[in-house]
Amino acid sequence: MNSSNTRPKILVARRIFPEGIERLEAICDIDYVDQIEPLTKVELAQRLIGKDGALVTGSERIDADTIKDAKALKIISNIAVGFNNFDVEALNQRGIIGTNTPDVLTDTTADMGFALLMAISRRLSEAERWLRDGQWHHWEMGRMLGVDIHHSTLGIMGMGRIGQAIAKRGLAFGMNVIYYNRKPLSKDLEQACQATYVDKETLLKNADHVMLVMPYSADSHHFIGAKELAMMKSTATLVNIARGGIVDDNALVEALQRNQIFGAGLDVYEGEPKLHPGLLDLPNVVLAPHIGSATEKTRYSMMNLAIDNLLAGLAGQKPKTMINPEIWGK
Ligand code: 8YV
Repeated sequence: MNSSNTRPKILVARRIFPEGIERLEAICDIDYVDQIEPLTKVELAQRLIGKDGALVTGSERIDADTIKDAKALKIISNIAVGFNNFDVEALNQRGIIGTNTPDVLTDTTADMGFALLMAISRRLSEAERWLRDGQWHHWEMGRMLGVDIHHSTLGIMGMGRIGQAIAKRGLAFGMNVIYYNRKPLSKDLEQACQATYVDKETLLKNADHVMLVMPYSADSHHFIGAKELAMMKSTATLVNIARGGIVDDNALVEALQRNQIFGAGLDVYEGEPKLHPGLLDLPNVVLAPHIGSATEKTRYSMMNLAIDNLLAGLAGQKPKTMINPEIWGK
């Protein structure tokens, strides 16, 4: 398995499903952080020392400091498609493989985007709170009026795999789909999604529903702030299933307080799991605790793909979904 023909030593930095540990135990010596709380940065760096590989989640930050003393490290496998928790440059400098879990969560996460879109448009959370509060005594013509999803304009920011899967859901609702991306899709892909490329401003001004699905990076930090929110229709909704930090939560809270847009559906937050306290008091927001990929089938698929990647890398084979393929063979 490795050069000295001993079992590779790995860190599993968070609790995973028992079946994952069983798979890994057959091959590796595991230092298992069997808990739901993430390690501190210092603890993580210490536990990586002497390890050949590591399995981490999106909440473990992997940068030059964390891997500095982990001289044996060959591969770090992320149980997430987003890898903004990795400093890829730092990995590359050390020749360490990084992997993620694309594809297996595409449709599940697209479903979640649509769930939030529907919930905020039809005021589901607000309506349920009101009902549970014992306030429902009569049918009322003007009660809980929402905004339509069908035959409206869906604006998707970030047209990767998940964005495209959302576009296809939009088509089934008779929506007009527009999108903004760093680069327009190929004509074939555009055709498959029946989506029209527009610039950021055109999307914000024309969309009835804005869906954020882009990766987080320095470029997309506060991609939606006060200026962008001011461009949106007062009847529009905003859904973020991408990453906290893409939206300036402070600006969003202020816009929602003033009913500048209709509402927001959020799965991710700046500085999560802490939330901007203003969000909790607002009726016009649906809040989920970063559960975009959380179905049993998908979370198992993510775990197993991350383990496949880790074991391949430890065995000297190219992992299926490398985030830094440019270092392979170097
Ligand atoms: C993960 C995600 O659950 O894959 C991603 O990028 O955001 C989620 O599916 C989360 O990052 C934990 O690893």
